Amino acid sequence: MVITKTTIQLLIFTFFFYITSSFADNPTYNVETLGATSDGDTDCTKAFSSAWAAACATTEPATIYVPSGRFLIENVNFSGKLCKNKAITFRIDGTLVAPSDYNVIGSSDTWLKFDRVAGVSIYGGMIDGRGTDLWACKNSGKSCPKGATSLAFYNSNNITINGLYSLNSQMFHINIDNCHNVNLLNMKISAPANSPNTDGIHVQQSSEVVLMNSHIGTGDDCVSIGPGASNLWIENLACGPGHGISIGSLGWSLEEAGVQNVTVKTATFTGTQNGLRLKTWARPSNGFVKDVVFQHVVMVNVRYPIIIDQNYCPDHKNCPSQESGVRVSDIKYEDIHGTSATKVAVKFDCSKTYPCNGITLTEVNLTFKDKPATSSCANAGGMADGTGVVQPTSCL
Ligand SMILES: *[C@@H]1O[C@H](CO)[C@@H](O)[C@H](O)[C@H]1NC(C)=O
Ligand SMILES: *[C@@H]1O[C@H](CO)[C@@H](O)[C@H](O)[C@H]1NC(C)=O
Ligand SMILES: *[C@@H]1O[C@H](CO)[C@@H](O)[C@H](O)[C@H]1NC(C)=O
Ligand SMILES: CC(=O)N[C@H]1CO[C@H](CO)[C@@H](O)[C@@H]1O
Repeated sequence: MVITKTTIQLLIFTFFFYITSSFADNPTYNVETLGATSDGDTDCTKAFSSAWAAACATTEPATIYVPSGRFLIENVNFSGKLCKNKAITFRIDGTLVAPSDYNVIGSSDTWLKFDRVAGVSIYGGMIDGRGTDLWACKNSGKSCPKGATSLAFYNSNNITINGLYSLNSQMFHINIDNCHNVNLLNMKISAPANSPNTDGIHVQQSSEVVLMNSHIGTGDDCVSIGPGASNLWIENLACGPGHGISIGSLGWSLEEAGVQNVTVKTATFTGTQNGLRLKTWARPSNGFVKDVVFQHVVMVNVRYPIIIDQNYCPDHKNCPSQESGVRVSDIKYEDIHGTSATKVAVKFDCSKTYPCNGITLTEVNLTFKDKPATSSCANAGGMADGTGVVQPTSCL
């Protein structure tokens, strides 16, 4: 190698870069150093709370490190109330495991709870809610605790979760409630098809939420979208088993925030109960759903691939007028194809008082047993785009 002036400059630069970057190393709090034991049996809750308190005491970006191994944790509240830090990263190589007795966390809303935090990131790791015994209790008809959501962010901003694996939550896996700017990337979520109420990701009262490159197989909705969700972007999702993506149930309350600007782009549903569902209670409400785009979706043997159900009223209880007040408008379905497990692959059952409007179907091709499926409409307005295939034939 010829030593040129440039090489020397480069070496000097590299040297100084190395020195400055090592001085700039941010504090790292290793939960093992703080007393956690990775045997899966010793309660490590205190060590995690201490790590959080230490990271919160500084204003410098800080890392909480969880080495490989299994760390037993009871309920933790990672609260932003006394937290000075706006850049805390969890780097997780190991697994956080819930107590084996479901009663320990089963009556609290959340197992791993973040409240009023800003700038929290979680990279890697696995959380194991150990829900199996609780589901068995629920499925046996005995009285059991409701179950805890595994991981939730409430009232928080600027959150990133990348590469987390959630296994066997008691109730929902992940809940995003009243948050702004949330990125959920490369997620894996898994629970058996018959596990009750194990929604994958629930989003409500939140804006600028992105879910990308994720695989969700669970016992309830892969993604459920509640009141007040806006600017939600879902891309590259594999869903199944599960109940699909559901906007709703909405419209339980008279006064309710609407859902708007939701995009689902590139998704595959395999053997799921629903594909793309919008569901509202048949009750008076001032809620609404508008500006939704479903694009590039593959259905593989899905029971109800495309469905709007505004007459949701299980057991015909609590629905005085039997009509939904939720206004549904501007819902686009583009390039949706594959197979339906029932004959009616497209069903729009809208409110009599507030018919759906602005539904559009473009390049839709869904088959049932190798034949064109059928569609059914009630109080649904919109159009099928004449330039592409629309099969089943639109009833709009
Ligand atoms: C969130 O991030 C944005 C952009 O980096 C920043 O301007 C804003 O202050 C952050 N919000 C909070 C609550 O930290
Ligand atoms: C809709 O949401 C996306 C993010 O998902 C955002 O980029 C876009 O600006 C929003 N559109 C409107 C009209 O607010
Ligand atoms: C719809 O898809 C099926 C199965 O892939 C295919 O055989 C059929 O030709 C398609 N229909 C139209 C009208 O393109
Ligand atoms: C460790 C801790 O403070 N846990 C509490 C977190 O909040 C729930 C209620 O939301 C309480 O039940 C826990 O005791």
